[in-house]
Amino acid sequence: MKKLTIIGMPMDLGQMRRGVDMGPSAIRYAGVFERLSTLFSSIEDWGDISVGRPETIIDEQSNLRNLHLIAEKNQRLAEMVDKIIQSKSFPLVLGGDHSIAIGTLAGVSKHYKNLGVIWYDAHGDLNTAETSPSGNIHGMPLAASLGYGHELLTNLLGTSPKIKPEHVVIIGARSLDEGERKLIKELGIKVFTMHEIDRLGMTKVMEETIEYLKDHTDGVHLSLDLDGLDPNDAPGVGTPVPGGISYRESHLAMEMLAESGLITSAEFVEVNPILDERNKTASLAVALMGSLFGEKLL
Ligand code: 5AB
Ligand code: MN
Ligand code: MN
Ligand code: MN
Repeated sequence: MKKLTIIGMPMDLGQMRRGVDMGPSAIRYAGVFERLSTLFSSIEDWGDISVGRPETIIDEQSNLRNLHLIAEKNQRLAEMVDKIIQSKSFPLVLGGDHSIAIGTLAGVSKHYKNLGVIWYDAHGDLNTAETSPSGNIHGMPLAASLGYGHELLTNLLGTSPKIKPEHVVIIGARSLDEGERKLIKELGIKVFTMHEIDRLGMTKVMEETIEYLKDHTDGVHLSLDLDGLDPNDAPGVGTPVPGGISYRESHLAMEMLAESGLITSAEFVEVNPILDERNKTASLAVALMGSLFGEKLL
């Protein structure tokens, strides 16, 4: 597919640290449009979805903070992503906190019977209201897309689940809550923790990921949380965890995905310019997009 459509989702209601709503601006400032424009025959930027930032965040329920607003805004994102795919374009969503994956996956999964998902993240994002230690919905989008959690989050566009556990691969995990570990075991989700990345090397991890997904899926979504990378390379994130995937390993992963031709939609989330160092994390996101979309040095 040679057409790309960018859409921003300035959402910061899925967690407690304000500023991640400026992620789409920071990524645009880092030159996403220019960088990708040579890699596609046509590229459009549809701007941001209006999320609105209530001055005081209303905590409706301590274990599902901002549930109604998040569900409502994700509904809108799902509709826009659906539209982008209908227009035969590749959807690239700029976050925003990771709760936006609920909307992205709702929109994307409409178009695939067996959508694969690569979840590049330090975390599993497999919590529900019952297991979450924080009540933050950015820790729940993968669970919601698999059909676990509050109906307002699982049932966007009227169907649930959006994806099947055997079509999910988590890469970079190094911080999992007890309930998440339980769900991973119960559902048999494929996880490459940092241990496997250290032990096998990123080449093998990506070969296995691609092999695992390619014959069983009709499309693959990349959900890349910048905190999957090491905080030294990606300091501008709300929930950094030391010991992450390196800058080079991440480029290698993106390059291998580009070669595979497997990826049919993508989102880059959790960039928080307020916590960043001179837009380093947003610039990293843009560089990784370059690799993902097949940029070549020579
Ligand atoms: B992110 C934690 N598991 O549920 C929780 O950044 C952290 O989208 C979630 O991966 C991190 O609050 C969510 C402790
Ligand atoms: Mn994370
Ligand atoms: Mn299958
Ligand atoms: Mn995440």
